[in-house]
Amino acid sequence: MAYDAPRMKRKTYVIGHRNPDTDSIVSAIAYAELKRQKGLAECHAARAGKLTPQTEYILDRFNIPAPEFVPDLVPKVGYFLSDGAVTAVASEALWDALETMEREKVSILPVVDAQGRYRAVLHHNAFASNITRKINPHRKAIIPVSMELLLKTLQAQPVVTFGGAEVARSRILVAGSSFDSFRQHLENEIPANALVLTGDREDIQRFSIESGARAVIITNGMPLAKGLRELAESRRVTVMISPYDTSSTAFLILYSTPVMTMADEDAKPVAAGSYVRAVRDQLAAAPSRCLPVVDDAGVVVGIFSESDLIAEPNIDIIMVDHNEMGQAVEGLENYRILEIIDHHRLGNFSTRYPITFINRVVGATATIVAGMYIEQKAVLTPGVAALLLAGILTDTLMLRSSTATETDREMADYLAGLVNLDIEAFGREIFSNARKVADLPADEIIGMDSKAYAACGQRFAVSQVEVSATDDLLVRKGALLTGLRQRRAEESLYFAALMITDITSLSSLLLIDGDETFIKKIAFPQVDAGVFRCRDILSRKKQLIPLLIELMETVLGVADNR
Ligand SMILES: [Mn+2]
Repeated sequence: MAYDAPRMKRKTYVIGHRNPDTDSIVSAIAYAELKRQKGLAECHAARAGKLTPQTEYILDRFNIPAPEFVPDLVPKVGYFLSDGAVTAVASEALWDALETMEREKVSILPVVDAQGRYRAVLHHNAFASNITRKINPHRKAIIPVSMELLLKTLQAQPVVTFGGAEVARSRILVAGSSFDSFRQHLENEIPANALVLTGDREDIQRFSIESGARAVIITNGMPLAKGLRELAESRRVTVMISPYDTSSTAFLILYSTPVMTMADEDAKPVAAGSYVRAVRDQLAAAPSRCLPVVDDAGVVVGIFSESDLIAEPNIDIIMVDHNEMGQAVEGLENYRILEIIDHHRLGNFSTRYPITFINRVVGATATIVAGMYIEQKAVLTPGVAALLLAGILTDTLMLRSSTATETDREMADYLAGLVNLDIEAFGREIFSNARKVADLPADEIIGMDSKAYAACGQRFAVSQVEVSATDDLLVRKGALLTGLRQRRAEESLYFAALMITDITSLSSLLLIDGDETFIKKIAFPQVDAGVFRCRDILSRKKQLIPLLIELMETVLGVADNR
């Protein structure tokens, strides 16, 4: 009878860095697809932030859905549920629910409606307090039951039945006395509420039926007297034969009540999306230190217990296009990292288990992923091939950046051939679309592809945008510098910079707000206050960042702590 709750499946997220760029997004999509082809069924691409207009354009162009948005990976209740929940349906008998608890060795049993949605929870405390409150024999015990539940729990033989699943509050009357005493007893009750327990006594059977009792339950498997069946039918009185003796039958009637009678309706469930740290207090106060967990629709998906707090979460991580925790989605350190596929400098990083770590000096993570498709003889669909090509072209500024290697060029040629795209034309199409960037608010331009770094005991941030002409952005330098100043103040950075890379002229502008001594040392030609022209500089990681760190070392005189 237990509702079969959906299970929280163990899954693997393939995820790129915060402020994801195109390479980061397409690498996650393509690598998740490769892992699924190789048998890791629950492997999903995820993204740690908003898509840039460029990435959005590319995904739309090839009609490929964006990866699941995972704004943070701070532990949530749902990540720790290993098994689906054993539940009881609200209309089932208390007896069946208690049997389920015994069989499944659970200390709490969520009670759900027919759709699996949470209604209450059955636990031993609730049972104990409700049994004295609701069916205290010292007072007149009234038990809500239906004929269906009675028949099932008593394993009784139906002779005549009325009422079916309708639950009504009833009294148990045991006909253990003389006929006259019993008659008096029944006359003091409302017969329509009475469940009469009797043996093979024709006088009691007949009188109960004539009085219109709710049901006559004959115990010890004894028969209904001849001729009374027709009478019961005409008076609409249920008659059933219980195989048990009178005391066992009376006992089982109590347990025929719907499980809701004894459940705790005040206990509140928690949402699978709740942060673990936010439910700790509720968990400590919960019966048996267990909480029913529901999804967005209120459907019970599991039980969260104190032991789950020390268990491994049911999510694993594959990092692509980054390897530094400072650039990773918040909370990532709480999970097991299975693999890292990257092309950046190494941050200081350690794991508890051996992992697959692939870091190659190429222009894009997409180049590495495309190579893995070929090595592993996986199926490269046209959509995925086009995305990977876009990843290579955007990360290498159409193969013009100094980070572009022969491997990137070969891979771009191979992919372009697969999908019949012209590299030059496709590259221009992508970048001319990125011109829209100039219309965005300054903080969005700065935040779109922003990376944080640490060196010489200081933290700094460098954002990058690629455009096909810098004029549109240069007229907004005031707003952009204000945005950088705010960001620097909010995050106590040594400096905050924006690199505007012109893919037509193959040079960049550097807008920077930072420590004055440091700014004065910048050797690039100055265009304006806080604006420098960096000829032939296209790559943030390979050209600009090493230069900036070197400059920091001369100004701060502190050993590099990369
Ligand atoms: Mn990249």
